[in-house]
Amino acid sequence: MLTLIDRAAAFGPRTAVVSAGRDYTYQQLLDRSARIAAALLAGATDLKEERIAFLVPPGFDYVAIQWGIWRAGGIAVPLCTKHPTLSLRYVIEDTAARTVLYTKWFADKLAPLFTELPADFIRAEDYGSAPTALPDVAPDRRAMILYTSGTTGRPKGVVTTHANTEAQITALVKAWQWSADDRILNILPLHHVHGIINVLSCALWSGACCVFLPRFSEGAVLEVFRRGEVNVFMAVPTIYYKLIHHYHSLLEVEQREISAALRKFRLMVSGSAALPVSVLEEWRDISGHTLLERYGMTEMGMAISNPYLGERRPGHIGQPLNGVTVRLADDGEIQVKGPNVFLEYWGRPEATAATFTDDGWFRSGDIAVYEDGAYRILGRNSVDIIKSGGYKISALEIEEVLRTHPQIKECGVVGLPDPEWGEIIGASLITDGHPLNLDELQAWLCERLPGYKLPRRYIFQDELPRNVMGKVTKQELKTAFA
Ligand code: MCA
Ligand code: AMP
Repeated sequence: MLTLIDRAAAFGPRTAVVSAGRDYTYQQLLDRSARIAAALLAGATDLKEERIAFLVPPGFDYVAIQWGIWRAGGIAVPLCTKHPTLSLRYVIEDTAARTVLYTKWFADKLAPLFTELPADFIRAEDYGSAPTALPDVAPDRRAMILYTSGTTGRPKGVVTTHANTEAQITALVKAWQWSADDRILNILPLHHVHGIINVLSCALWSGACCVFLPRFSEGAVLEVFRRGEVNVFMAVPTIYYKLIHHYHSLLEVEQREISAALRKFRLMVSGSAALPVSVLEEWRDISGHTLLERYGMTEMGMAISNPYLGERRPGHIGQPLNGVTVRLADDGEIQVKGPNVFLEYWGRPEATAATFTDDGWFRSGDIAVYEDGAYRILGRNSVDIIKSGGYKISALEIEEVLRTHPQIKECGVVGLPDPEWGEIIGASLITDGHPLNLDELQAWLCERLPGYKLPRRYIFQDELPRNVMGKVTKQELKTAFA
């Protein structure tokens, strides 16, 4: 029983998705996903949680493939469209995906893996076959694996069940009063909870419409707003920062039109990183909306949210969502219980066990205080977790890659405060003494790390507080950059 998909029949002729200039109904989504499910099954009765990875642009194909995998009983593994080949390879191998569906645009990026990996690489454009009987998929079965960085080395696959995702969706649909009349613009990446659950799945659960742009651009987003095509928007603070800057570069008449359109919106949400109060205030001046800030994590969807009705307090994340129980540990760590909390890290039982307390609470690693009826985030309990542009980044992962460079003997990576990105990445390097060309280093890193994980600032040994890296704390490193 896949409630999200079963509900779609009732919305048949309504528009579910707008992408690449075309409208697609819920019925088209059901038809196309049934054909994809049939092709994936290829005569079998159930995929029995086989992992199916897919690398397709945001839009109708993405949703049809995601639903097709679920309807066939598989686990959906969405790949990041901006990742370099090595990062894609890591996810495909780590999940032992049997099949990778991809569209033409990504063929070159995946080509080196066609012969190196045992998976079947299949073009997704016309993929599908005549509909067949589909399995009955129980809610406690695994639905999705999303990759997230932690304090230990490589990213881990977060496994959620259908019951988990349903709990995550329904809590938000209720709290934020989603309705079939909503139209939301989706410009977020579709390999993370923010884009997949909060935007796409909440819309489709509600019979609403999800409008896609091929990629984020400030001008294109403000133009969609100006034309009054949507009434709901959700993004990370960096995106609001960028929109504010772009808005101020426009002619006054354009600004007036955009502001007038924004005032008609029903809801605007910010999350994935702390929303600076200055951004909240500037966006309020532009749009008339106090952004609704909420707090979540890949491992649990959304947990805490400011109210839809009632006071949205700047600098605070609000109160626990319906069905989610929150407590603060002695050190202030947010710990969470509820049907929204994930099942396990894929193939990593020790890491899974370590992330829960003995009495079953999920340890978020975020430190908060509770004051006057609302939570406020103070920071993380690990200096090695960086948040940049809404993406979570492990300093250790970048250090591991840097250490494999032939000229780098030792290194330390830290997050540096930045008004636009929240944090940017700083890397300090001890080299072999020969001159290191930074452009070449950046290109070398680009092949090994996704763009948002690239260091934006470097310092070298002679600029460090002491000359021996091992004796410099990360705090001292941060100061050295300042
Ligand atoms: C890109 N650039 C950066 C960074 N990323 N500079 C500093 N720090 C960065 N992190 C630079 C590039 O080098 C390039 O520079 C320019 O910015 C444009 O790069 P591009 O990749 O095209 O960026 P963009 O398309 O403008 O993307 C910015 C973005 C994106 C839209 C803010 O980062 C994004 O979509 N973030 C959202 C991530 C997200 O959804 N997170 C949710 C996960 P140059 O121009 O010089 O070449 S968290 C989650 O799901 C939990 C559950 C939750 O709570 O939500
Ligand atoms: P991810 O692991 O990519 O899902 O990112 C989850 C992390 O994003 C959380 O553990 C927090 O550190 C951070 N985060 C999400 N929402 C907020 C928020 N509103 N304020 C501060 N940090 C947030």
